[in-house]
Amino acid sequence: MASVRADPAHRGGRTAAGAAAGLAAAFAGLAAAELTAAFVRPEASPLAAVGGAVVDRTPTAVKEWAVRSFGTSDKLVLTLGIAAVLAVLAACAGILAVRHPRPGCAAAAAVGLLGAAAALSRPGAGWKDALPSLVGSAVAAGVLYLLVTAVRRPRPAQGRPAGTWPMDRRGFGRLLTATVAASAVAGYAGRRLGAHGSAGATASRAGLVLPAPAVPAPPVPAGADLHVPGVGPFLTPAADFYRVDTALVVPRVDAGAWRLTLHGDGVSRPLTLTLPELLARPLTEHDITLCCVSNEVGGPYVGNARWLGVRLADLLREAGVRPPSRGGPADQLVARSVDGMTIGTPVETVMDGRDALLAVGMNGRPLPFAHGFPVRMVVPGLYGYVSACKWLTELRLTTFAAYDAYWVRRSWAQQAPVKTQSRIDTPRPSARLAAGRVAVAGVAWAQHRGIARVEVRADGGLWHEARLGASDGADAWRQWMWPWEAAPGEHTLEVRATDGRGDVQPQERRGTLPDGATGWHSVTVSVHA
Ligand SMILES: Nc1nc2c(c(=O)[nH]1)N[C@H]1C(S)=C(S)[C@@H](COP(=O)(O)O)O[C@H]1N2
Ligand SMILES: [Mo]
Repeated sequence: MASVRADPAHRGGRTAAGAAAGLAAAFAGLAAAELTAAFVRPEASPLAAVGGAVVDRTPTAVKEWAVRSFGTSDKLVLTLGIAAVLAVLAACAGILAVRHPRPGCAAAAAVGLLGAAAALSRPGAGWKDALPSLVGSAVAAGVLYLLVTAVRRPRPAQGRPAGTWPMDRRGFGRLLTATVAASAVAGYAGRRLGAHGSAGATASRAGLVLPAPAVPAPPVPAGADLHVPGVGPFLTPAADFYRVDTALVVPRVDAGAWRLTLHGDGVSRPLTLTLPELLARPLTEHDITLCCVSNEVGGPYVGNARWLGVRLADLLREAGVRPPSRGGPADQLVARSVDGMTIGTPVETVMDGRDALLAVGMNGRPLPFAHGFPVRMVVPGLYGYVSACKWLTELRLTTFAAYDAYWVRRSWAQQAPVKTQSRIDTPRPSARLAAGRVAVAGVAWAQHRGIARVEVRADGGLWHEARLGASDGADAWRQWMWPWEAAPGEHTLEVRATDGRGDVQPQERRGTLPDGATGWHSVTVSVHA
């Protein structure tokens, strides 16, 4: 035995077998966890739970870097990263187990326990959320034990002593393949069952008939959409609407079980509403542009939709809430979602007469699950992280002094009105264009103040006033277009907007932290004769 161990080739083979056993065992554990999560909730699966815990603990600077580098694929990158770390840990546990089975299998189980701890740390988690990871750890440890004892078992024909390698390589290979195949089937079944588990939510959305608005939005004015190729439609289809949230698994809420509670400081009549009770109130329809504070100058995290919902101010008044300017004790409205996100909005802003909505409809349809079904907030003029809570379930009145919401605890400002921005959508950066007339066009927004003017210049020359699309109200963006006589050469185009108060979009370049980026968007193109 000692001579076999001393042979580096044999040692290498055994290490490789241990690593492979560790990986296969981890895969089996994940599959078992996925299958268990189908009976608990999808958010309790270890990858989702660890991912969520990582998202909540990631420093803001790293998160901003991830959003900048990976855009909306940041969630996929995160999940792949966690899977890679898990793979390394699993391989190490396997390498240990092939030499010392019990400690190695205990190490594999311990990795699984991290998943259980992560699941328990998630907002709103109960003890059941630990189950998928616990089952996964037990399966991983058990499978690893079986695999490494198979590696260590001598081939009878050769009668080698225990602990020698090579064992029957083909036999071990078949065992690995069987483990991986069985796990793939179990994992797939888990995913399918999980989807089946949210069938109630899917049916509740399909069956939801939105009442007609008491206050309909006027039709979008002809001419709001300039129909310039390369500029998106005036109303952004839900499927193209940017998505920014911390949810690795989109919450699928069953509308039938949904409740909204409204309580807190200065609430004389606390409310608990079902969806039919909310929908029984008069509905308002309004076109509102939503944008994210993480949007860089020229970035994609902005969209415009026709929202249908209950005016939040009416509901607050019904509950006895007064704004601070009328002696109310609460200056902050904290919205909480089913997945624990908290978003704090100034009560004064919500009650100042603007169409701050508890939205149930987006472009004439119930909200998509990804955009907050069944109910979300939308407040014209504020960035999403201080106004637009999706999958809303609780509204609590408090003060800014007493409570910091999720992003505020992560260095973002407590209050964040939208900054005036304009974006060149066409031509694209680095475009190669033929000399002659080129349509330079895009969008500009300054929600609740409106856009009064957009100007464009080439190569730092004179500013030219762009033609504006018809206004659809101060809460929606405006399209703009400027016909440029492009001469051959490299050119830089710049845009700036002026809001309805006469304030020009500031030139000074500032980053997104803590309350939104500033600066002028510019695009460099090359024009050939
Ligand atoms: N529950 C929940 N609501 C949320 C968020 C979130 O992470 N969780 N993100 C907010 C942010 S930062 C923005 S910009 C908007 C984006 O809304 P959308 O994804 O529908 O475009 O949702 C807001 N509401
Ligand atoms: Mo955001």
